[in-house]
Amino acid sequence: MAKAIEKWVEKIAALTQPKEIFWCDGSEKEAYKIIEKGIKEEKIGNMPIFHKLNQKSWPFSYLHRSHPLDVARTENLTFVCHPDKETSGPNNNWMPEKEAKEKLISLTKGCMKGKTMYVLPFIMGHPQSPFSKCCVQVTDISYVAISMRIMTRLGADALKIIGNSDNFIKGLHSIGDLDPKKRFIMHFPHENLVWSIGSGYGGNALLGKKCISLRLASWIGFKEGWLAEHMIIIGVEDQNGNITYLVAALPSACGKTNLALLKSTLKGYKVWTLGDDIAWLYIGEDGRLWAINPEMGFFGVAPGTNPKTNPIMMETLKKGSFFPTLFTNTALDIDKNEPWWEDLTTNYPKNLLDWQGNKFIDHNTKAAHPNSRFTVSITQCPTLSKEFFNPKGVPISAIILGGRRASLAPLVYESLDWQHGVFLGAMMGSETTSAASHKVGVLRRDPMAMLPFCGYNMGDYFGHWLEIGKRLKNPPKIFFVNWFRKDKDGKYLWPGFGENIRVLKWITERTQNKIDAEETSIGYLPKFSDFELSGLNISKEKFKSLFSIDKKSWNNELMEAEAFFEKFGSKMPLQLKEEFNILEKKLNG
Ligand code: GTP
Ligand code: SPV
Ligand code: MN
Repeated sequence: MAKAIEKWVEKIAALTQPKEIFWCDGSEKEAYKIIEKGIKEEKIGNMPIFHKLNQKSWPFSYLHRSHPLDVARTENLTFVCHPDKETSGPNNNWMPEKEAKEKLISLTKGCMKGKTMYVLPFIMGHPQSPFSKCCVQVTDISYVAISMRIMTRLGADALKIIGNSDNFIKGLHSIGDLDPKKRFIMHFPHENLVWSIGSGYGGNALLGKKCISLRLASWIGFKEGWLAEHMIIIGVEDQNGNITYLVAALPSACGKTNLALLKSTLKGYKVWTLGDDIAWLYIGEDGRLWAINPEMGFFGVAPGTNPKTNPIMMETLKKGSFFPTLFTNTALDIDKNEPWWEDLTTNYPKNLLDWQGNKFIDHNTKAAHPNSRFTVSITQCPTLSKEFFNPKGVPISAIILGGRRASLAPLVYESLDWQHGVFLGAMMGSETTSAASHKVGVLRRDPMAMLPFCGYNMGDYFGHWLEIGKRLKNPPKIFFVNWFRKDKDGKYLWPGFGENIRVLKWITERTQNKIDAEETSIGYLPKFSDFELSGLNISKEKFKSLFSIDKKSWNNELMEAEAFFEKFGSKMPLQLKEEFNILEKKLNG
């Protein structure tokens, strides 16, 4: 009798009608065969799926150009279809299941005609972890097949674990005809199913990432008592060799990957990498909070990455072999046949093609798309922590939350306790970026950097965070960071990148109770004398402007938060309303 997975694949094939079915085993040989297929047989418009880059300077690297109207996540076309609207909450688009399925079936019928359907079995999480999830995604584009092999534990192991059972998360993906009007990314949490059609881009198409490991996993975590978060995981080693493990949530394109691979500018300090985008957090037997990274790769923002800002990533990108390195929508230096993006070098290469493959002439536009990215295996990262391979993950001492704020939010501050931290995290705001297809630079509420990724009602999500805090014996301290505060002339006040180690040092010292802090209306702020500024040209005055709290702006922030919280009606936990009143009093009392 056919296995459940075979039956499911057959059912999908009957609907999508591919010319052939390709079961991927995850091997190296197979990967390069699929890349060859992408170069010779598959196309987007008239462009081949992959372009082979200079293999001497960029070993095992390939450039992929997506459809020009398919360059970012599309939040307006992303739906979470719980059986009832309230469970999905005002933070998600929703449709009745019947209507959603009818739409999807009509768009998917015959969509793989003449194409290869790749079957990708993979595991999110360490195979020996009780939290790991076996998944199967089908797709009709080699770019997604290769990306998934880099980003997940893809191959025969997953098939072995699944065996005859139907205990696996299902992902049905097709690029369709790439018409944005026929694009949907739909989640059916009660069926462990993601159905995505019409896009080949990142979070829309690599279903193991945001769709499964955040939207579906956050719902599973809500029911089972753990958290799936948009967080990096790092270990900060101090001069004495002690390692403190931290997680940090920042909205898309707000600095997670750079923080996860930070090269310390402070002697004796070092950052160990465990993850750059997603963390699953659970309460260990010791009553502490533990974190594991379900992914195996980085899908990182290219612009801004260079040997100065992120030398460790530059090294990681050139270490491909078993895994290739992919570039998506970067520019191309045609003389060198190398990828290029803004700020990779100070000057433009002489002969450059822009991200759409046209000659780059107009220097008022961007050569690389602002959301151009690289896909690279985490195993190539020279600062990878050995604990990455520990199925238990690492115990967490601090949670960092943050956003992109030109004003208002100080460089770093600490909440008074867990509940206060959850409140500040719930009211968090950040300026939008090009990681999703909306207007860039607009301030919006983005609680815990999870607004686009929470797979259920965020009112319940806030309650879940409070509940987790109650169950923790020694909850991690919660901190807030903002690398993006600007001065009057619109220049960043803080140098960022490797210098962010100074903020991490203050945070780890606070978790070790080594230093005290200034209590203010919004929480604890660093004392000037405790904050390591040696070697930086930052005056006491500049320090003050990095940390100033403007009463009027904070009151305005409270008003926006109130309007946001109201959307969740009776789902909004009372404790957060109490915290709201306390902060309002403190600011104005
Ligand atoms: P996603 O992959 O979308 O989740 O993004 P991310 O949070 O991992 O963001 P990433 O680290 O890729 O950074 C996004 C952009 O912010 C890049 O262009 C970086 O160069 C820039 N950036 C990162 N860290 C800093 C910093 O400390 N200061 C400044 N000024 N810019 C930064
Ligand atoms: C993000 O947008 O937060 C990303 C990229 O990490 S994507 O995989 O497209 O979600
Ligand atoms: Mn992300």
